[in-house]
Amino acid sequence: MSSRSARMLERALAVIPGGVNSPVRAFKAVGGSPPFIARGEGPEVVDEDGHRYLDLVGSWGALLLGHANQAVLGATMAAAARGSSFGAPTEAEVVLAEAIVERVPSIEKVRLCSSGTEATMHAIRLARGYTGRDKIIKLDGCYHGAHDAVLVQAGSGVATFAIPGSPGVPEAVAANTLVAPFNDLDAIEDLLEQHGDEVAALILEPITGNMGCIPPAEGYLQGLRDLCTSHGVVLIFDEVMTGFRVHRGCAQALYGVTPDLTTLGKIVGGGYPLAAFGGKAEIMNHLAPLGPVYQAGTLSGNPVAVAAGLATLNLLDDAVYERLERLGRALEKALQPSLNYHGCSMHRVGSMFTIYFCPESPKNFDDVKRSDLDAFSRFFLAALNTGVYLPPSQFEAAFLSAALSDEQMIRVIDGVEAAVVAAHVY
Ligand code: HOZ
Repeated sequence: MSSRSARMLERALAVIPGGVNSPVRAFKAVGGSPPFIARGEGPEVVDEDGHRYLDLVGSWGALLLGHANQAVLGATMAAAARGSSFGAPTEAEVVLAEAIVERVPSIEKVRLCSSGTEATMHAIRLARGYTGRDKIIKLDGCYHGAHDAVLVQAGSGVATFAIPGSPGVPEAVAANTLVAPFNDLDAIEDLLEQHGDEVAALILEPITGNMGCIPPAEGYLQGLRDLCTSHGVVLIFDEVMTGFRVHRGCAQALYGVTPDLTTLGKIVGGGYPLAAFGGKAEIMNHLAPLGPVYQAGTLSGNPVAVAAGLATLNLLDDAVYERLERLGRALEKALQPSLNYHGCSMHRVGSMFTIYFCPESPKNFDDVKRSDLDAFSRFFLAALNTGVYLPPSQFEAAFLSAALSDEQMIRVIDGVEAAVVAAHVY
């Protein structure tokens, strides 16, 4: 008899394109079919057939504190009981904005919206409106959501399904997006020399998550900062994944580099639909109603999502980050011998990491594309069989949650190590 998940997928395929509401959820790149999730409990998810998995997807990084954290749950239930949406200002939005500004000094003013896609779309429009320029630079393999300007040589699902550029994105829009490799300062210098006075913004993930986790080379982010300053280009750090994940002050605090604008999502919403973009007041003041750059949203600053975000940020103290670093280091140390033996590599920054099925640690998208994707599939399915739920693509980062107990962490390590071995048995 087929499983409940399989039956649900069958029903879903009839009424939802591909059976999923976001392409990366389908297991197309790894084979098999996705378990339908019935509930989450701390660091675990339980599927509709009762299988329990240690969850290293964590809603694609949003759930730093695990599923249904008691404080977050309490805050959202209390907020929902007061009303689900007003389309009018509330005090809690101000408190969350203050909490963001206090933690991320480059953000002097911030605007809340509902998704990472919206945050990057608005930040790019704002940079264009502020500079009066049309072109942007994005980096090969970085992913900034599913809007036209950034669906050019993107990572995440676009890379997973090897979509070179999406039909439906007008050529004229794509032509305004210039692309350079990650971790290559010379390429940016060349682009800016040719197009410097036409470029509004350079947007990047300071640590990539959407071609797997790749940290910036030493001096790279500062080099970008200097180049953007000298060409009058707005530097946008897309910290939708890294924001509050790798440091209380985001990746920019970890590397000591100050962007002009920052986009946030995932953790800032505590697992609810909330995102944000913010930065220098001088730039942010160009937004309507203060300035002419238009941006809006009925559910922006939604009270339930704001309550979840605020409760989450309030729990993220030094002890949480120290613990996450300790868990990440333990994983890396334990896996190293197997990875070396099997010719794999791993990048990790704090609690985000990717195991690559190529012997040399990738430094950019071209390197990741050389990974053995069949070996990745075997690795992924073997991990799932041992009860460890990883992102179903080589072009994604995995995330540890602070809710993992030491005993559960040992099971994560054992499961992932067994899967590395299994990936090489065929
Ligand atoms: N940034 C996430 C994956 N890389 C988004 C999840 C999705 O596309 O559904």
